[in-house]
Amino acid sequence: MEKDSALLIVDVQNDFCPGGTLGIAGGDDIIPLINQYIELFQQQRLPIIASRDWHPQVTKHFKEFGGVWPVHCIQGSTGAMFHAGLHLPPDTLVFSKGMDPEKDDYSALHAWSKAGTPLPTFLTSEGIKHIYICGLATDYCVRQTALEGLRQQFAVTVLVDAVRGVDLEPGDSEHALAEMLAAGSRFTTLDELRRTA
Ligand code: VGL
Ligand code: ZN
Repeated sequence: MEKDSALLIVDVQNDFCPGGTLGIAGGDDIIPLINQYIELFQQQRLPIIASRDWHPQVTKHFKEFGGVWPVHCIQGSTGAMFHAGLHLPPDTLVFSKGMDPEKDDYSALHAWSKAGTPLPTFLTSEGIKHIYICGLATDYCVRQTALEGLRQQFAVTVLVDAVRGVDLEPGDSEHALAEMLAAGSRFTTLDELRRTA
């Protein structure tokens, strides 16, 4: 990885893992792998950023208020906590999104730090030009984060062995990956990154 890289772990929260209200099949299978990516980025002294879905109780994002999703990731709830198996270092930079009751806000680039700094502003101020994306869900937040990152002129690498999708329709995740690739994302895996890091 170049010096201007960061790891961006998207929404690895209880509600997106099996047993959660929007549980993704195999959503927790990627956690051991993400932990190894965390170690790799830490060894290179590169920032670790974690986004989280962080919804109010009433939002158009939820089925009962006109959206498509069951209630999930309510601010402060157990479902919104990062999965306990995820080994986030103490200096992980946490950014929250989905607080606007009028918006879905799938992209992690719409997330804010606790101090109110938008993620793109933070990345730019730290000189981060290349984001390595893993997490949930391939066909929603990972997809939108990659596409938006490219639009904002970041270099984007999708860690394809460490993403999982919802697949409301069969093939959604596969299609999302093809879209990310066509838009200019690179793909890599832990083995490949270890060989080149
Ligand atoms: C997400 C569906 C609803 C995601 C968030 O993190 O991909 N998916 N809210
Ligand atoms: Zn959500």
